[in-house]
Order: sequence, then C-alpha cells, then structure tokens
Amino acid sequence: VNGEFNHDMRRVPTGEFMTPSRKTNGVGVQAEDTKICVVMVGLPARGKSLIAQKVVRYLHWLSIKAKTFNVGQYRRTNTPNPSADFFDTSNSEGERLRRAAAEAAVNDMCKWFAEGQGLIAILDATNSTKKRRRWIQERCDAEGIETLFVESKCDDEDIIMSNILEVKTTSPDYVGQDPESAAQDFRNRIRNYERVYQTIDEDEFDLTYVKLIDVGKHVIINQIQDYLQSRVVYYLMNLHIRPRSIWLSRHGESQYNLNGKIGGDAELSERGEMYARALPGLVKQSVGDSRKLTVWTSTLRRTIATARFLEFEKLEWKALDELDSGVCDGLTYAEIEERYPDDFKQRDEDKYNYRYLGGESYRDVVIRLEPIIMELERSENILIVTHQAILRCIYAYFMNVPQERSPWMEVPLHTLIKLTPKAYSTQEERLKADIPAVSTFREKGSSAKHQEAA
Ligand code: ADP
Ligand code: FDP
Ligand code: F6P
Repeated sequence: VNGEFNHDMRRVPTGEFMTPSRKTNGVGVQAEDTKICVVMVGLPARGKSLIAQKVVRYLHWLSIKAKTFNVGQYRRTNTPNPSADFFDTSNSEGERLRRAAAEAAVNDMCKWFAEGQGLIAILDATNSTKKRRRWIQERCDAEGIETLFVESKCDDEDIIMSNILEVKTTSPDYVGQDPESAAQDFRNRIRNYERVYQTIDEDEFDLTYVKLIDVGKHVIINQIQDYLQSRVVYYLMNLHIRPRSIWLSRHGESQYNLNGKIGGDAELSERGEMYARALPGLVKQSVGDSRKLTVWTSTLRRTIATARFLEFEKLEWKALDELDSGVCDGLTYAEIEERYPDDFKQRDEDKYNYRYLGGESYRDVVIRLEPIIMELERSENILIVTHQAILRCIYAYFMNVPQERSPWMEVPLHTLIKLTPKAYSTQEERLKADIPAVSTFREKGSSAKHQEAA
C-alpha cells in the first residue's frame, strides 16, 4: 500500500485468552508471530534516537515488547571518543570499525528476535547509504524479520544547530570537551556523512518505508504491510517538537471521595468546589499569562464542575471517564473486600490486569486511552482534568512507568501536575493547592480505610 494504511488485522488475540478471574493480560493488540525491525535512516542530529526512544515507550505502554539497538553505543565499545575524521569514508580503519559496530548491533538484534524476546526492534543508526540498507534488508529477510525503514530528513539549519546544542555536545563522545569545539566537531561529522548520504528514493520502492520530511510537515509512505506497521507509522505522523506542556489534574474532591466510595457520577464536595474555584489561579501560576491552552475533561460531573471556571476552550471526552468498576461501582473498598473477597485479593495480586466484574482493568483503560495519547502527541498545551486511574495511565505513558507500578502510584487530589517533554525525558513539576482533601489512595493489602490526606 502506498500513501495510505492497510489495516490488515492479522491474528489478534481475543477473549479466549481470558482466565476465569477475568485477568486481561492475554488480551493485546499485537500479532504474536510478527517480528519487525524499524530501521532508522538519516544524517546525524535528525531526531532518530529521540523517535526510536518514543516509539519504544509508546509500544511498552501498549504492552508490545520492543527494544532499541543503537549502533552508536556499539561503536563506542571500539572507539569511545572519535573525532569527525573517524566518519570520513576514506578512513578505512574508521570504516572497518563502523561496519563492525553495525554488524554487532544487527547480530544482537537477530538473537533477541530468535529468543522470542520481543516483536519490534529499532535499529538506530544513520543507515545512510543504499548499500547499508540493502544489507540490513537481506539480513532481516533471511531471519524472517519484516523491515520498516523510517527516514528523518531535515535541512533546516536552525533546527539542526539547536539539536546539536541540545543533545550532541553532551554526548559521551565528547566527555571533557568544551561545548563549542564539540559542536564544531559534530558539524564536521555531519559533513562527512553528507558526502555519502543517499536519501531513500525510487530505486528503493520495494522497501517498506516512511519518510518524515521537515519534522513531519511532509510524510511519504511506501508499501506498509500490516496492522502493527501502520500503528507505528500513524504514531510517527503525529509527533512534533514544538515546545509545550501538558497539565494533569484530578477533579476536586467529590461526595463519593468523602464517603470512600468508588466510581459513580457524584457532585463535588464543599472542598472540591473550593478547588474548582482555586484552579484558574493555580493554572495561571503554572502556565503564565500568554500561553493558550485547551482543557479536556471526562463526561462525568465532577471533572466538568472542576474545570468550569477555567476560561479556555473545553472538550469533553468519554475516553477520559474513570475506570469502570462494574458491579463494585458505588461501593467502598471495605465493602468490596467483604462482598467479593476473592476479587479483592486478585486485584491486589495483579492490579494492572484485574478486570472488575462487568467493568474494566487498567489494561482496558490503556487501550481506550490510545486515541487520547495520539491526540496529545499532535497537540500543544493541554490541561486534562480527569480521574485517579486515568491520570495514572496518562502519567505512565509520559514518565515511562512500568505496569507493575503504574496502578499503585499516588496521585493526590487538589494538585496540578505539569509535564514538559524534553529531548530524551519528560520534566515534571507539581503544584499543590492549599485546600485539604481525603486521600483516595489504598495501599496494596491494606484494610482500605479512607482518611484525610497528609
Ligand atoms: P539523531 O539520533 O538523528 O542523531 P537525536 O535523536 O539525538 O538525533 O536528536 C534529538 C533532537 O532532534 C532533539 O532536539 C529533537 O527536538 C530533534 N528532533 C526530533 N525529531 C526530529 C525530526 N523529525 N527532525 C529533526 N529534528 C528532530
Ligand atoms: P549516534 O548519534 O546515535 O551516536 O553520530 C552518528 C552516530 O550515531 C554515531 O555515534 C554512530 O557511530 C553512527 O551514528 C552509527 O551509524 P552508522 O553506522 O551509519 O555510522
Ligand atoms: O476513589 C476514586 C477513584 O477515582 C474511583 O472512582 C476509582 O474506582 C478509583 O479511584 C481508581 O483507583 P484504584 O484503581 O486505586 O482503585
């Protein structure tokens, strides 16, 4: 398929994998016999490593096992601090060592697939010549691994210079060097690559590829084969690097929170109402005056009421509604423990996969939140007013929190969290409103009493 998606759904595991405890850990989105090597292509400082890292984080969040094989790291084992001349193709020793690094990475990747450790590998290198790409293609073909070439092409000098200053001068290649001479050397390194770089073109129409030009302003898609590939491509198409932040807040304390009940569609408590009134000031303190933002809420009363004094454009999302607790909706944790003791225990044993009878698991929530994540990637400044479980899942995506930990994270009421994506990480700040609230956090194995937050 050229220029459009082919939603060839392959073998997607369904409900037959579910155990009687309604655990949802067998329910995924991947075809389990798929092996895809995402081959990054492009000159240095084109965002390849950042793209690779984001794709892996996104896939892990969706429970798809993935791993990056960065050729630069392999090269550092034979040449830790090369100067630009090392990357001159007339330097035969440099060529030999670079080739050795690429081979070691590809060998380890093939081993990783053969051991059944994952579905998607990312081969992160410049892979900047047709010869190199053909070699990778042939190695992968021989091992039954699909290839998806992802080229990042960008000739905007300002972007490249700011990329070099943001991430390259602090690279392990330049430890102990002053940033100015490191940046100069890196520019010379790029010049050496430019002499031999071949963009993916019509000679390579048999390859499966996506070409991201000028940070996704133009996208060329060729021969996308299946569902997982199209998911990765769609994700890549939504990425941007404009500076922005995402703010997250739970709704103000609700009547249900006060009574220790879960779920429902309760009104705000008196203190919750105070938080709603304080929120515009808190937001102003964190956002400043000049920035525009959009507010997203769930469709439940407590988030809509919490956001109602914010003077920004607002959008309600059903996908942001709290985790559905099925037959336990409206009960306290103590009542659940009493009426459904086995379920209560099972949830503690595997909170991420436990699905409430007639309701949802955290895994289910992640799947319904995927369009939200996609829309967040496309957007700029967004403030999300949502619920405890939903906020944990969104936070886990940005902060790369593993599934065993994410459902157990403490996310207090009456607190504004600001997340700012940086080159290889996400920066976090928390701003607490001075308005008391109960704690809705229940520790694993606890007797589930709700109490005033510390
Ligand atoms: P590479 O791996 O290509 O050498 P890096 O991933 O180390 O480059 O570069 C990271 C920088 O690239 C970040 O500053 C980021 O803002 C920027 N960046 C991310 N995506 C792109 C893109 N598609 N085109 C150009 N620059 C990008
Ligand atoms: P990285 O930025 O990931 O460190 O600078 C480009 C570089 O990668 C080198 O470090 C690394 O040796 C090389 O790319 C790997 O790509 P090639 O094998 O195509 O040279
Ligand atoms: O108690 C508030 C609440 O949002 C409930 O509506 C929801 O069931 C619960 O938190 C989710 O948290 P946990 O998964 O820790 O029970």
